[in-house]
Amino acid sequence: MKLHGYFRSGAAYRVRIALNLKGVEVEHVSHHLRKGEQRAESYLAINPQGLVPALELDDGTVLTQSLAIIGWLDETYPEPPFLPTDPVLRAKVRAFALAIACDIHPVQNLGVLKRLRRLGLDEETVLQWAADVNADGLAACEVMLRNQEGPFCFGAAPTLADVCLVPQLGNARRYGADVQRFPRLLEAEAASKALPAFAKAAPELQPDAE
Ligand SMILES: N[C@@H](CCC(=O)N[C@@H](CS)C(=O)NCC(=O)O)C(=O)O
Repeated sequence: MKLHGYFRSGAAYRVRIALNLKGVEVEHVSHHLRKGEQRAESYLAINPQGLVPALELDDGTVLTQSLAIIGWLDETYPEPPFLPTDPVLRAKVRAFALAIACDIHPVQNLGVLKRLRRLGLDEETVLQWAADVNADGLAACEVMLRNQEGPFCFGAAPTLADVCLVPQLGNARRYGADVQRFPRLLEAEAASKALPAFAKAAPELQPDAE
């Protein structure tokens, strides 16, 4: 299998963590997003959205969208599961993951920031946008975990929620959001990063890191 990604991509980071948690080895193919390599004809033939990640299976099938890839991994390699068994808790884990993947990440993403620059916003305002989107979104995530036991987001083992949280906290820091306001998120992040599956997936440890 090949994972098309980029060291700094939060969505690819989610998939790297998920692959490591399942113990699945893949070949990593890097596409330099700042150089626009994701828009090369050869990559658009793999993912018409021009986004990473994409997972190319050994039979040539291509899976896109990090949460769909992670869902496929969980169905194909059931242990350890990414979702709890209780239906209400599953819904809560999914809601937390979607709060990050649908409501925070896309609004502060490279493509959106580029559009803001093209519309004439100066660099300071663009970075403030990204910091605010992260700070406001993560403030809601902190409240979502208020009554959940730790140390992970939802209990004693990592779930899809932690897989999404760790990369997003990285983005939030990169854009200058004050994450110290979120002690429960930081507790889950620390528990996650202590696991080799999360540690190995860190952007700075990837071969394409700059
Ligand atoms: N919803 C998608 C988001 C993918 C995405 O936005 N990827 C970013 C990197 S984190 C990207 O490829 N950006 C390139 C661009 O915007 O041109 C997923 O979860 O896979």
